[in-house]
Amino acid sequence: MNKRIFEIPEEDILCKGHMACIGCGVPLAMKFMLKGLGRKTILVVPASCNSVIDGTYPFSASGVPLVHVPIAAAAAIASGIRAGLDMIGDIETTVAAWAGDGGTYDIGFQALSGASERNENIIYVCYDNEAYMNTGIHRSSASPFLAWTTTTPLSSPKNVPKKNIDFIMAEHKIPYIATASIAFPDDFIKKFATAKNIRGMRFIHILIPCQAGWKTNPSKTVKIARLAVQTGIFPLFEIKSGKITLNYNEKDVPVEEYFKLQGRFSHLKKKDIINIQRDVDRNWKRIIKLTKVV
Ligand SMILES: Cc1ncc(C[n+]2csc(CCOP(=O)(O)OP(=O)(O)O)c2C)c(N)n1
Ligand SMILES: [Mg+2]
Repeated sequence: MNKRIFEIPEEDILCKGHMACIGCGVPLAMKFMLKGLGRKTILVVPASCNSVIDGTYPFSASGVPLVHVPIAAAAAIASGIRAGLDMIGDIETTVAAWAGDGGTYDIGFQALSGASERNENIIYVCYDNEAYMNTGIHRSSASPFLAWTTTTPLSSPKNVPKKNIDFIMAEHKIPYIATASIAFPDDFIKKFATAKNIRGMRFIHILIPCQAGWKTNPSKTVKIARLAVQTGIFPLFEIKSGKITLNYNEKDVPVEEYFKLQGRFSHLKKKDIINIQRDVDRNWKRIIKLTKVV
């Protein structure tokens, strides 16, 4: 785990009174992100839960300018805002897209891939709650293998694995990629503070438990986020200029501990859990191997 080498700002830029569900991990992530990025930030938010969480016009809980945009266009609109700021000589303001998994893995992917290939000078954040939550818990390509969603009911749970967005992004050869967890605030805030000072395309992926969609106890949101890291299901790493570093080196908890707190996995059989554990172990070994590549 990264040692704390900077002071975390006391000030909370995210305001109280946002409209998230009780136990939602999104405001916590937004709060940590804004501590890392500071007030000179413009947020670009495609249709998602966060469009609601921010509040209804003329109110906004984010504490920084926030632009609501169509779901397919976050990376393109963030690129345009960056170009506009550059034209007026504002190189200080950070432009950050803040999109859900549906808006990133699926509907917004062509804009994201295009902006990455052009190495646009923006930060793109995917807050991943593993389904289209805002419109009714529909499966996305970020939903895990065998997860229940309203479009993958128990009679036919999701039958393909979650798309590996981090390594797809790595193939775009952008300067900075990181995963972050609300259960590891120091590491989380440090990654945003690091990203802020890098030029070019930066991609940060946050796993966010959703009590409504994951069928969990709202008081367990942070615990479940921590278990995702401790089981190796959601490893914490950074890829800087192609070099990968693990930020949390232990993987000492069986995946079952993560699954048993979530109703969306309550139908899993012993053999399913054994198979998933095998996949997680394989993926972990792959990442360890990549950390040794110079
Ligand atoms: C082109 C388009 N298709 C569908 C929608 C409807 N829609 C609005 S929010 C949303 C869910 C987005 O899911 P995700 O990006 O995962 O964010 P979450 O709601 O989970 O926070 C959808 C499908 C839309 N606004 N535009
Ligand atoms: Mg989602």
